[in-house]
Parts: sequence; C-alpha cells; structure tokens
Amino acid sequence: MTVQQGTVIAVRPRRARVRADGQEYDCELPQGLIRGPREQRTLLAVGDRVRFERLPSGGAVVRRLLPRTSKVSRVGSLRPRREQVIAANLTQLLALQAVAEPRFNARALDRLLVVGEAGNLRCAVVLNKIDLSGRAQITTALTPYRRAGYPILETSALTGEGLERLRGFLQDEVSILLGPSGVGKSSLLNRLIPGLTQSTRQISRSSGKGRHATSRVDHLDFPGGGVVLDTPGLRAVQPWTTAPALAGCFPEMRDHLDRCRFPDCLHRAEPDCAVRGAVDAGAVDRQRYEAYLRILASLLEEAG
Ligand SMILES: Nc1nc2c(ncn2[C@@H]2O[C@H](COP(=O)(O)OP(=O)(O)O)[C@@H](O)[C@H]2O)c(=O)[nH]1
Ligand SMILES: [Mg+2]
Ligand SMILES: [Zn+2]
Repeated sequence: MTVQQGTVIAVRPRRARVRADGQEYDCELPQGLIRGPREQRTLLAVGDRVRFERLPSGGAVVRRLLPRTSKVSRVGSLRPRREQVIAANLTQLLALQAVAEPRFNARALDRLLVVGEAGNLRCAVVLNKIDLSGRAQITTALTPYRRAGYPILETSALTGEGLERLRGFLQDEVSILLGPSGVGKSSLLNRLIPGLTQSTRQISRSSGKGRHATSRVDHLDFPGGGVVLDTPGLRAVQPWTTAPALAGCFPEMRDHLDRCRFPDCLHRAEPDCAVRGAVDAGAVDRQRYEAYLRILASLLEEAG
C-alpha cells in the first residue's frame, strides 16, 4: 500500500480524479467526504490536496483532505444553508464581464469579488468583448472597482487585444475564471492555451443569456507554468460569508473598519460609522457601499 499526496483535478458524485507526480488516479471517496445519503455529493473540490492510497487491487482511495489555503465558496442551492466549495488552493480569481452579450452586470461582479475576498484570493476584473460597441461606457462603469484597487484587464478573444497582459496575469498562478455564461471565458483560454478546444457557445438571441456549454470546473495547465480553472456560468452567487465579515470583503472599506464607534458596527445606520463617513467624504464609492448594503441585506435575510 502506498500513500501519496495529490491534487484533485475533477470531481464526480462519489469519486475524484487526483493527479500526483504527473500521473492521474481515479479515486473512491470515504463516506466522510461524501455529503448525505441523498445528495451523494463529494465534499472535495477541484484544487484540493489530498492523501490517497493505492490499493493492491489497482484502485485508489482518498484518505484525507489536507487544509485549504484559499477557496471559492458559495451558499449551495439546497436547504438547509450549506457551503458549496467550487475550487480550492487558488492564488487568484478573475471575475469576468463583457461589454455586451451578455449585458454588463455590476451586481454579479460585486458578488464574485466578495466570493474571492472571502476565500482569501487576490481578485482582478476582466472586461471581455471590447471589440463590441459600448466599451467606453462600461469602462466608466468599472471606475469604482479600479478605485478599490482591483486590476482591470480589458480583452477581446475575437481581436486578441489585451491577451498578452492577461497571459502575464495567468502565468505561474493558480487562477479561476468566473463570470456569467457567454462572457468569453472559454474563448479567452482557447486563445491562450495552444491546442485547447474548450467548447464555446453562441449566445441565444432570444434570452440574451448564454447557454451552459460547460457543466463542471475544468483544470487546465497553463503553458510555461500555472493552472487555470474554467467554469460554467455562475449566475446568482451568494458568497459564503457572514454579515460581520462582509465589510472586510470590500478592500476600500477595510482601513476604516476599526474607527467605527461600535466594534460590531454593520455600517448601516449606526452612529459614528467610519465607513459611512468615508462614503460621505468620497473616499469610498457610494456605488460600492450600496453593493455592500445589498449583499449584507441578503446575508441577514437568509440568516434570519
Ligand atoms: N465579439 C466577441 N465575441 C466573443 C468574445 N469572446 C467570446 N465571444 C463569443 O461569445 C460567445 C460565448 O463565448 P464562450 O467562450 O463560450 O463564453 P463562456 O461561457 O464565458 O465560456 C461565443 O459565441 C464566442 O465566440 C470577444 O472578445 N468578442
Ligand atoms: Mg465556457
Ligand atoms: Zn461602521
């Protein structure tokens, strides 16, 4: 029996594909890593590091999940409220939006950035489809994010503009690409990774929403070093965090948090709130503060 350490590169209901020393193993999971007799869902996520054992029979079994350094985590769709880890041990999250097709969605972007911050990831924004008309307007709409300190990468998978900067961003990092279906995640990766043929889909004209061309997290080696995870479109993401921790997920608010009068201030209507002071003084964008309030309300409601 040999016990080895490896990285999960794909998950299925009761199994995980684990890579170790350039080899891949199809592993069974112990009961402790499967949630619920009904759901039969693995508690492992792509990127997880595990200890696994190769059996004399030729099979393999995961024995232990090793601690995560970071994660991309949301509230699962099933009740009761539970954490759904989408990926683990990443260095950065790239939140994608498009100039159009699908329409720019600031609220989706706000939530994805909170997911990244809550999961201990460096975050950046990618604005794709800059070849389409309306670019200037969306670039302006991204000003609050730029001011919050997020790098903004503007790209076109169609013309190739901005791809070298994106390549530099992905090089030697472990990144996840998140954003609504149809913004061009797979198209960008197809251009950056030679030989890659991730399926891409035309956006259906009627709904304006991209169809789900991918249904899982794809673990892709980046040429020259690094890993990129391609994902299907995530719509209404509820970040896995708590109301008191939420303000810490807005980098531009962090510096002000210890100056509120009340240590448990949620920065709504409390007197002497330093965050609201910073909003009034223009140091924190009002739009981002409103995003904070919206997500806070949804967290409080669901905890309710
Ligand atoms: N005009 C334009 N179309 C793009 C661009 N990137 C992707 N597309 C198109 O948008 C559609 C969705 O792309 P896809 O890569 O599947 O998006 P994903 O769902 O985020 O992976 C496809 O029809 C692509 O050809 C771009 O930069 N400009
Ligand atoms: Mg895709
Ligand atoms: Zn406050």
